[in-house]
Amino acid sequence: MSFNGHGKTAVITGASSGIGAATAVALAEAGFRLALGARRTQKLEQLAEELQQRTGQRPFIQALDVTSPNSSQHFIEEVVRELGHIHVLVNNAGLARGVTHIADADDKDEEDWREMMETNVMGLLRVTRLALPHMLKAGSGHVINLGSIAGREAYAGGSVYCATKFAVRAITEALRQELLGKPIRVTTIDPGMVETEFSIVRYHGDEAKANEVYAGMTPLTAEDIADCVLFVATRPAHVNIDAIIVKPVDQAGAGKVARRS
Ligand code: NDP
Ligand code: 8X3
Repeated sequence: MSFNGHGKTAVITGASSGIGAATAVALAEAGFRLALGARRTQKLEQLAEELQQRTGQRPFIQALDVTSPNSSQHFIEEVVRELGHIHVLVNNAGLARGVTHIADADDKDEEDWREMMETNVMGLLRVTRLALPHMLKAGSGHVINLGSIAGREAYAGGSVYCATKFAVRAITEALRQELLGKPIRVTTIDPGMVETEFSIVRYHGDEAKANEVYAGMTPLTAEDIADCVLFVATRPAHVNIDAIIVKPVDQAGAGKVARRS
């Protein structure tokens, strides 16, 4: 089995940490030429330096806020100027904010809801629509969305985050049908618990609460998910992996976690 990305370009949104950063490492080591976007450009600089040392090739990095139409358009224009083509788009930028139940929510929670919707749904749609013409021009493309098991199973305290990930799954399935007959693949990778900055962001920077999420169990790592992205992105061009659902052995569903004391 080959995991070869030579001659291919890949764009990763939200590459400054977690799954996005690990995916950058995996794809760079497989030979993909990369363009990486996120808001924290200093983190992208550090990653670019690391990748140059590991692979001898420096990825293109560019500030990206997927909630901003201008930033997203500028990002894709600069990526195409630099790389020429886009073959693979990894729509990874995303976040959860809060665990408030709807009946207890206030105006601040509404801001969190809007941020999740704008980032996980509108941002993903926006970057996808901007990238697709360049994939069609390249004659080969692959949209890989980071969904979640939260897009398959709703849970209390996750109404809006789950809604965004259900939306990602709907978008993934509709897009695959819209592109039928075109040389573009569409995949969703739907992980369970992965220990990244995800829970720190969800709990608005409260690291103690974030650590509790993974207490007494073994979560997935960002590298486990990067392996899935690498696998789907390097199958032969006629093979579309529709979806991968991947969970820790210690997790059987949202909130169903085996913990050792
Ligand atoms: P991290 O918080 O570690 O990474 C999230 C990334 O998204 C960061 O690089 C962040 O960069 C970027 N991002 C957030 N908002 C924006 C924005 N407006 N514009 C551009 N980039 C943005 O979390 P994960 O790596 O865990 O999350 C990656 C994806 O995986 C998300 O879509 C998440 O929903 C999904 N996922 C995560 C799971 C988990 O348990 N960790 C499980 C299932 C799915 P910056 O802040 O620099 O902009
Ligand atoms: C993140 C996984 O279970 O915290 O998408 O919603 S979960």
